[in-house]
Amino acid sequence: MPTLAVYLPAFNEAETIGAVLDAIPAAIPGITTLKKIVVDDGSTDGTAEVARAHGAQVVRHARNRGTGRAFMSGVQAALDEGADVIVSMDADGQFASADIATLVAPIVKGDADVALCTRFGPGSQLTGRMPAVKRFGNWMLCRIISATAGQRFTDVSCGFRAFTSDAALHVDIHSDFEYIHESLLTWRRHGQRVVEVPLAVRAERAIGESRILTNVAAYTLRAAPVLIGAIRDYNPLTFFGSVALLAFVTSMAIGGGVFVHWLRTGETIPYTQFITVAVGGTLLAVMLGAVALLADLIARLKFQVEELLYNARRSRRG
Ligand SMILES: Nc1nc2c(ncn2[C@@H]2O[C@H](COP(=O)(O)OP(=O)(O)O)[C@@H](O)[C@H]2O)c(=O)[nH]1
Ligand SMILES: [Mg+2]
Repeated sequence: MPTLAVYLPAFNEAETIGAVLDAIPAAIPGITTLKKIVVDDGSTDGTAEVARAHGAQVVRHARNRGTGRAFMSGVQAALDEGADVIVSMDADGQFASADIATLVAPIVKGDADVALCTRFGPGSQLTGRMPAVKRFGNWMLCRIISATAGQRFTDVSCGFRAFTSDAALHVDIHSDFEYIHESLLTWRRHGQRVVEVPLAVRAERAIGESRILTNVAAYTLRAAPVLIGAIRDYNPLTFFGSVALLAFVTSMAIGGGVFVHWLRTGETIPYTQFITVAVGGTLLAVMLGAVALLADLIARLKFQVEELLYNARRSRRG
């Protein structure tokens, strides 16, 4: 008897959250029980009261703790409610609540463990104007995450996602902020089947300003370390090894050039700087190679810890 929990992270969304909650379809094919959960993250505009009045259970953070913590709270609340499938959706009305049925369909059918709404895929309908910088950021992230995860995505940053409770048990978010890409990489690393579902999405919220992307530079500075860490841990041998290889090949090319010149002319003096660079570059390559091996070991251990945590959570759930 599949239970679906829809959770909405909300920070000062009193004006829109009621309509978003009301529009969630009462009957979704394959779903027998529906729960609505709102994670009110220290809102000061009465979001929690509006959410309760519109039939949602509210998890309230007394102060703003950010989207990463809200994700963990939402997932925990959904699991506590016995959810088999969890949907996350924004509270600002950019996504159509009616599309939940389409989004969860591949999971209900058993074809996927994770379904991501894509705003940029073939068949997507993005209405309104998305600022060029945001669009470029989305595109860049998509290329980076697709290359890392070994699956071609058209959108990796959309907050409208569905996943099984089993997929949820794999995820541990420690950042208070960036969770969306890290959770996706975790799912891929743990063999979850991820599909994209093209849907109609509004490029801008109806009321007010984005709560997340107020300043692109500040956002990038905050998100980059978490994201780089997640990419590094996904495949440390490639991450450090490719830089090591680049340093090694460059050094060899420079060193080889000097060596050939010395063989021909017996002269090295004008090239001492090149020799220094070649030797330094080789040392750097060796060092990075060692780092790659160590990081690979740590990533393996991290993977094993994640598996242990997953198994512990699963057996606790029974
Ligand atoms: N829990 C929580 N939710 C937040 C926070 N900031 C934004 N949100 C919610 O996350 C969703 C997406 O935020 P939004 O501002 O629309 O981001 P954008 O669509 O990427 O511009 C909305 O439901 C927001 O209310 C936060 O600090 N905590
Ligand atoms: Mg939004």
